[in-house]
Amino acid sequence: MRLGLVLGDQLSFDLASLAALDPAHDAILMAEVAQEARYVPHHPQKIVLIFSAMRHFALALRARGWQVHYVAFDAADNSGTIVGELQRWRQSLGATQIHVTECGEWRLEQALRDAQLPLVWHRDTRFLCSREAFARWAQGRSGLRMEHFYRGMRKRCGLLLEPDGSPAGGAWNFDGDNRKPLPRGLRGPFPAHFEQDAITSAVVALVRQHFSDHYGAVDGFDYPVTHDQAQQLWRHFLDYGLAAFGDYQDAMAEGEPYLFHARISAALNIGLLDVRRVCEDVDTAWREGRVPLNAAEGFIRQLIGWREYVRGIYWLRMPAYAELNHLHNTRPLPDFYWTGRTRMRCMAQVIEQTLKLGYAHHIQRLMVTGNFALLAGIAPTAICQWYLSVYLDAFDWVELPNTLGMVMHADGGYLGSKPYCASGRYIQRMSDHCKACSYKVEQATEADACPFNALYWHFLIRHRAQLAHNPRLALVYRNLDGMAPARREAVWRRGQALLARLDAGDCL
Ligand code: FAD
Ligand code: DLZ
Ligand code: SF4
Repeated sequence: MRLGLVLGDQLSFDLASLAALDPAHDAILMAEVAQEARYVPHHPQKIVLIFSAMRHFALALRARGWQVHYVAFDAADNSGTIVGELQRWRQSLGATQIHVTECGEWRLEQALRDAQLPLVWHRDTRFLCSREAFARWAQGRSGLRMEHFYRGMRKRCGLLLEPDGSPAGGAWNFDGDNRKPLPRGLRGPFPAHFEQDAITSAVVALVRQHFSDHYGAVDGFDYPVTHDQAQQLWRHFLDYGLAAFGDYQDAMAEGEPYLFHARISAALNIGLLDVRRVCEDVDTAWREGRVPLNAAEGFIRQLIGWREYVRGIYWLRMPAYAELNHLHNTRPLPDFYWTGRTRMRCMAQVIEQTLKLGYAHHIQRLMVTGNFALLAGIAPTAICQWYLSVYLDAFDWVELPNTLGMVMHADGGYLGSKPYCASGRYIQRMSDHCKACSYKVEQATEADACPFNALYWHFLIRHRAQLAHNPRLALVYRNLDGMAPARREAVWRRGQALLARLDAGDCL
């Protein structure tokens, strides 16, 4: 007989390794193992999500006639690793072949390839662009710009196109219409809610028992764990959120973790939703006049553009990519990333929300916690480990390029053409945090001045040699050079003082 491996982020009925096997003769192995649950200190709710969704998927496979060997986390003979479980089950079942689908993470794929196992590999066809197709697209190009990749994907997938193949509305990109600050008092739709069933409750108890040393709340888990629930979450967004997605994509508001974001990333990444169907639903919603084009285009760009593009970069450049540190940053991650205990209101709000829900939307990740890490010169490996740990949707293939490349500019601009550095003014424009902050966003050098301001100029001054030639930063360097020398000296000193306080363990 043959054995098929289904990992915790491969919970799709049309997974390639399942398609290659026969339920009448072959068997499936699924295993909850310590190595996967502990290689970073995952948020407890992320472990609840993976284990509960795995258990539900195993039952659904059995209902479809599959023989599933399921190893629970606390099973007495659990070896603690995926490779160990494959070796054990291969022997006891006498399996001649083990069918596996490409892993999401280089780390695990390498461990499998290094093991003495009769593996038969399958492409992960759940992505629209294979690793090989991305490598072909990248070959011979001097710069790998997302926008170029995205246009090719729109044509290939036939999404938001006019009958003659030109882009709907006459443009590939409607960013000019998007990214508005949130009007005062506007709230996002009520969030979809998911009751915990007996399976999830049992997993919550298990996680509480074994992972109390991980940061983040286990209580309040409220996320889909089955395909049906994921579909409900998706329909909820289509009905109530998508129409305003483009307009308020970059807005942040106190007490509004989701605003007009879909909250589907974790469900997509573990296989409970299918990216093709999601994009087709958005295309249909636009064609039927239910959502404006700027919303539909903005949303589809995130999926067939950014999501596929970062995966392509990951597999093109790993394992060396994980080691890059273009700006030579070495500062350890401040403790307040794990506790939210800081007077910086924006940081405290995003971190507290993250610890409570395992979720923050893109601008919170990029322009608040990410921006601070960039300005403060945090070591890329430390901040990457944080992002990989704290979000329910975090897997190395998507977290690493976003953090190391987009946020930290540690790849020297391979992924993003300029660092997304910003002062407190950006956060003030896009959120309501500053009004409630004990720091003053309009000040840079005084004792209570917003730390983002001095750190922003300090970052630009200390990295002048690496950044000043970048045409997209020409204007900010002109502003810096136009600053009165005494003021430049004062922001530098304030920046030095803030960094010294971080080094002394002060939570700012
Ligand atoms: P929406 O805003 O509603 O967007 C819809 C979908 O588009 C998302 O579900 C996601 O699948 C996709 N998407 C949007 N932006 C990106 C992007 N930059 N890269 C890849 N896919 C994107 N996303 C992850 O799925 N896992 C991660 O580990 C992850 N780490 C990140 C780390 C940093 C530092 C940053 C800046 C971004 C990261 N992202 C990650 C991308 C993005 O922040 C999340 O996908 C998004 O916030 C998920 O929430 P949502 O489903 O409500 O997204
Ligand atoms: C994230 C995760 C966790 C917490 N636990 C498991 C597990 O016990 N068993 C499993 O098969 N997968 C788990 N996962 C997801 C894997 O870490 C993920 O499949 C790989 O990192 C992607 O290559
Ligand atoms: Fe954040 Fe500065 Fe605004 Fe405070 S003043 S919320 S630290 S941007």
